[in-house]
Formats: sequence, structure tokens, C-alpha cells
Amino acid sequence: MSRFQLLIAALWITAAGSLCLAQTPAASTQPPPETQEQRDERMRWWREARFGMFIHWGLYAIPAGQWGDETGHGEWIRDSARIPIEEYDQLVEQFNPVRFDAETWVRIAKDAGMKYIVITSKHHDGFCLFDSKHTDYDVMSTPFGRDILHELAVACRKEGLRLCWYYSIMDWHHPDYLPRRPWEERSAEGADFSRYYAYLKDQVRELLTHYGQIGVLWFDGEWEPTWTHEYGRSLYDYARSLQPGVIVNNRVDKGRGGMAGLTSGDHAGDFGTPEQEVPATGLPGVDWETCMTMNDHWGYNTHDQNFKSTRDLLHTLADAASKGGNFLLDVGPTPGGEFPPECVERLREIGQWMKVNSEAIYGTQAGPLKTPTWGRCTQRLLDGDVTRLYLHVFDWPADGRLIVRDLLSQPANAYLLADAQKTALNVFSTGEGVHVLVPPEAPDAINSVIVLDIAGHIDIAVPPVISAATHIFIDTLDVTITSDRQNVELHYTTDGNCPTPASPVVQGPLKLSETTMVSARAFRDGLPVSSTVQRTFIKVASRPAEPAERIAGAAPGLLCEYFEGEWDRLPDFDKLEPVRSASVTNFGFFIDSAASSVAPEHSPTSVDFDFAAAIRPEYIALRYRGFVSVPCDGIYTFETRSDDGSRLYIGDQCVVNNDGLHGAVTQSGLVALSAGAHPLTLTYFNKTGPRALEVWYAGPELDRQELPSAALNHLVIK
Ligand code: FHN
Repeated sequence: MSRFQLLIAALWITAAGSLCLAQTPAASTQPPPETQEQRDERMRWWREARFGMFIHWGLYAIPAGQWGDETGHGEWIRDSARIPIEEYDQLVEQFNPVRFDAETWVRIAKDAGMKYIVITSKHHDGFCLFDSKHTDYDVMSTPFGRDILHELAVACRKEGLRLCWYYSIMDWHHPDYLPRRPWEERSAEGADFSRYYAYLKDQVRELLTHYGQIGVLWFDGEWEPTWTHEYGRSLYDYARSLQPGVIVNNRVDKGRGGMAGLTSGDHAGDFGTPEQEVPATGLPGVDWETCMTMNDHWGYNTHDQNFKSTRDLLHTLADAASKGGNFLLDVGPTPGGEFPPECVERLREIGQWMKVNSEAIYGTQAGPLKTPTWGRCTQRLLDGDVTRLYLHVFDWPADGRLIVRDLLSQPANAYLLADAQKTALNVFSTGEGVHVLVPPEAPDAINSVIVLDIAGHIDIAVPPVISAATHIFIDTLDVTITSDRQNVELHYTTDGNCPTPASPVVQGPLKLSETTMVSARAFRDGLPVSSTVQRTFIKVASRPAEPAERIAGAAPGLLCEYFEGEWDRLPDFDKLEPVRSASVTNFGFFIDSAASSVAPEHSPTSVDFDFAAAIRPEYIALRYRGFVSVPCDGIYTFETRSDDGSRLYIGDQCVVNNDGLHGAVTQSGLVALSAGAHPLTLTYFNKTGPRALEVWYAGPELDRQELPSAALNHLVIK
């Protein structure tokens, strides 16, 4: 090797050693245009991985969940224990996880069958686990003094795991981040959020150019009103411009609907992020990942012994994969730098199962069977138009016969995945599905996998779909009955009886003029090949509008009453005394317009501003009363999107019930109205944390829109 080559090699080794594999970021902050095929290629490793480790670690591990006599804290301890910043920052001097070993962490994750690690590079408290040139509030200012993320990057590269960064947009430490925590005295004087955004981008650049190829940028803390859809879209583009191959979750933008986590509208983000829950069904073509704690805290809490069993964790893994999603399982390391032993034990047991059964998880797609009673189902396509089904049997049949209901295709073969010899199992079909004769002993006490290979089209006895615009109607209603199955005939009835081959064949939409129960079933060669599905459509009378004289002299907008108190659900407002009331132009007058998912169609009045200024961030309730006018007779859909709870009444009828403590989620309801004005009452409360309140409606001649001020008025109480 020439001296020049030796020099180049030495430079490369140096660079690789310090992982300063400086990526030359793209000049523009726009990622390169991406076709669907290119996006599928970018997502491929992630979709195949199905299982990853979440790590929540930082200064908050030191108090280990306890502050004073309270022991229920976690990574939010700075907020939940209302610790002044000066006191919290003393933890920097105490952070010295001398037993931290990146290789040990990565091997535990790898041996558990996890393919990627997402670690909190910076959580809400603003402390950075990496050497940032843009702040001293980082690990290099602690007695530990080592770049933890760098060491993890080296270990992940060595073990073949993808390394991913969690990064909190919300930052309770940076002087330019707004809003401040509602309880803290720290002045916001001179704070400039755009300066904070520049800091955030500088750190994202560090995270994407100093540590080699990064798998996912997992943003969080996007819900506060200062963060907007525009920031989210811009940050997504910026991250992808630095590393075009990086995957970015949907919490970069404002599209996550609360803990359900799936993206609404055209918000940025490559996958949805349900939290502590697995969606009820898979969503074709939608990428999502459920993140979940092993006990009740993301960050380390030494008092929290409520760990989920390995059984529950393995069932959740199969559940997520059976619906086409990923499972990101959290570990909160100790202040000493180790995984809690309870986590290590569960991860080891999960790894034992994965060693035998990972084929039923990695690279699989959502199974064709809706949540069978005995477990879950994943699938993969093999060469030669063969579909391989993996039956995850949680409840092993005592009688040695597993019935796969609704599966009408005859499997070419069946065997136990744990059986290295792939001994053929007896399998036969009947009208109710496929029967698999299995040994008396389950191969695995938690989840035993049976493999079924099926040649050609998979025929599942999915019942027809009965659909209509709404389930209530005033005059007539068109109802359609459809099925995407091959070679079936759909028969229906409208008298509540189950369809037979002699029942009418579906020829097109049914036009209903009275309340009707529609029943439908699929047949093939005169035999039923699905269960019967039924839906009832109700004819209703529209609510008469208020007499014109009743609302004569009404003023624009709504009467709004403001209350203070602590509730977990909407209170009984008639038993409360308002702190203040005023006429307001619309529902969201007190919400910073940036918090709304769309800009309001008007600018608030001075009354709105004054009234809004009197409303504190938390422990509040509001009641709006007035009239809403609709242009014509018809069925109207009303929606509220609120954090926390809300309810909408038309007259005495509760049309939308969105009550409870929750993130910004949407609920809707239907009501039949005659043209004209109708009494409307909207109740709302926010206990703690971010606030959101939007009211939407849609109907005949009305596209879905936020309820405009022009449709609202109220009687001014003298
Ligand atoms: O507030 C955070 C919380 O601390 C934790 O990081 C979870 C993990 O998904 N995300 C936020 C709550 O949704």
C-alpha cells in the first residue's frame, strides 16, 4: 500500500473511530424528490424489523421517580414535581453512570430480537446525552464526560442494529423555548422561539452528521401551541435533506391524533405513533409503530414494580405485527447506567421465543384473519404465488383441533414453526373453515406458531360490506352492499332475516324510504361462504328550527362563561358560578391560533383578546351557548377536537360526546336539522397540559369545515 493510500486509510480509520463520518449535508433544506418505490426502499428495513428498543435515559434517572415523599414520577419529574430549573440543574453534577456499557445494552437488545434502538438524545427537560456544540447542558458537562450516543453508535454499528434518535421539540430548559411550564416563575422575557428553532435545527444537524447513518428521527413534544404545521413540515424536510435515507415519525408535525397516534391530513411524518396501545385493526398501506413501557414509566422509577409479563409483551408483539405495525418496547436505565433486572429478564425470555419464531415476525405483513379467538395471524408472500400464514396460537386447543374460521382456502401444508423437521400436520376444510390437528402439548406456553402454506388466492370468508352516507336519514337513503372477494354472489334481505340463496341478489344500491335492517351474506355455488352482516338505518324527523321571533336581535358569536376548578370529566355547569363571561366570536378564541390545525377564518376581536388573557392555561372549563344556523334540511355531522374533554348539544340532544382526560382527539355525531337556527351548547374543560378546542360541521351543501362565526349568534343577556 503506498504512503498516500496509508495516509488515506489512516484518515478514514480516524474518522471512523471518532465516528465523525461527516456527512456532507445537502445544500438545500429540501429532501430530494421521492417516488413511491424510493419511499418503499427507504422504509424497507423498518417494515421488516417489526421490533425495536426504546430507551428513556437522562438526568431524570437520578431521582429514580422520587421527589420528596412523592414516588410516582418519571421522565417528567421536573414538571410533575415542579422543580425550579436551578434545583433540577444540580443533577448535572450527579450524572455519572459508571456502569454504562454501550456494548452490553446493544447485545441485550440484539439478543431479544430487536433490530433497532431509539434513545432519547434530548427529552423534554432539555438535557442532551450527546456532545453538542450548541449547549453546555449536555453529558460533557457531567462527571461522566463521555458522549453516550457516540458509544452507542459504535456498538450498534458493530452489532448490526439501526441506531435512532428520539428528540423532544418541547424543551423546558432552553431560554428561547416557549411556553414556559405554567407553574414556573422563570421569566419568558426576551425569549425568541425562532431562535429556539434555529438551535433545534443545529442539534438535528449534529445528530445527523456526527454519528453516521441514523435509522429514525423520533420526534416528540410537538403538541404545544408554539409548534406549528409549518415548523413540522420544514423540520421534516430539513432532516431528510441532511440524511435522505432517514425515517421521520409523525410527531415532527401536528398530525398525531392524541395517543391513538395515527396521522391525519397531509401532515409530515413517515409513520404513525400509537402510544401504550395497539390499533384495533391494521390499516392497509399505513405505517405505524406502537411504543409501550414495560412498567408504568418511560424513565426509571425504582418504585414502579408494575412490569408487564413476558406473556403480555410477546402477545403485544404478535398483535402489532398481525396488524402490520412495529412494536417499540421501552427500557428506562438506572442512574448507574444499567437496564433494570426486571427488563433484562423479560428481554431474555422474549429473545428465547424470537430465536425459534422470529420468522413469524420479521418481514411479515398483516394477516388476512381478523383477530381470531385463539391468537393472531401474520403472513408473508413466498415465490410462486404462495402465501405463508403464521398462526400465533396463544390458547392451545385442548382437544387437539385448531379451527381457523373463515379461511376457505385449502392449505397445501401445515407444520409447527418450532419443529425443525416440519412434520406435516393433518389439515382439512369444512364450511366453517380450516381444521388443523395439533399435538396435545403446545410447543410454547405463550405463543405457539403454526405455519400454513396456501397456493394462489387466499379466500377468507369476509362478509360483505353494507355502507351508506349516514345511518340516519330524513327522506330516502342509498345503501350499497359490496365485497372484494372473487367468485361470490351477494344475497340480501330487508326484513331482518338471514339471507338465503333464494333471497334477492345485490344488483346495485338499495334506496330506503323507511327505517330498515339490511342483512347481507356471500354465497358460492349456492353455499354460504361468509357470515351474515346486518346494519340498521333509521328514518328520523328533522329538528324544527327556532321561530324567527325567538332569535330576533341575536348578536353574532356566542355567550361564553369561564370557570376555574379541577375536574377529570366535564362538570355540571349549572352548579358552578362563572369567574367571567363575555360574547366571543368563536370557540377557539382563547387558543393560540398556531395551536389550531387550521387557521381560523377570522381575527379575534378585542373582547376575545381580553377574555382570553383572563383564562389561565390549566384547571379551566368553558361553556358556550347560542344558536347555529344551517342552510337546509338534512343530516349534519358535528365534530369536536379537544384536549381535554368537550361535549356539543343541539337543543337537549348531546350530539358529540368527547368527554374525558385525553390528548387532542376528535369525536363526532349526527343530527337531523331543518333549515334555520338551532340552540347550541358546547362545554369544554382542560385539566393540565396543552389545550385544544375546535368545532367542525358538515352537511348538505356544506363541506366539512370549522364552524364559522357567520353561522353563530346568541341572545345578549341584559
Ligand atoms: O411526554 C412524552 C413521554 O415522556 C414519553 O417520551 C412518550 C414516549 O412516546 N412521549 C411523550 C408522551 O406522548
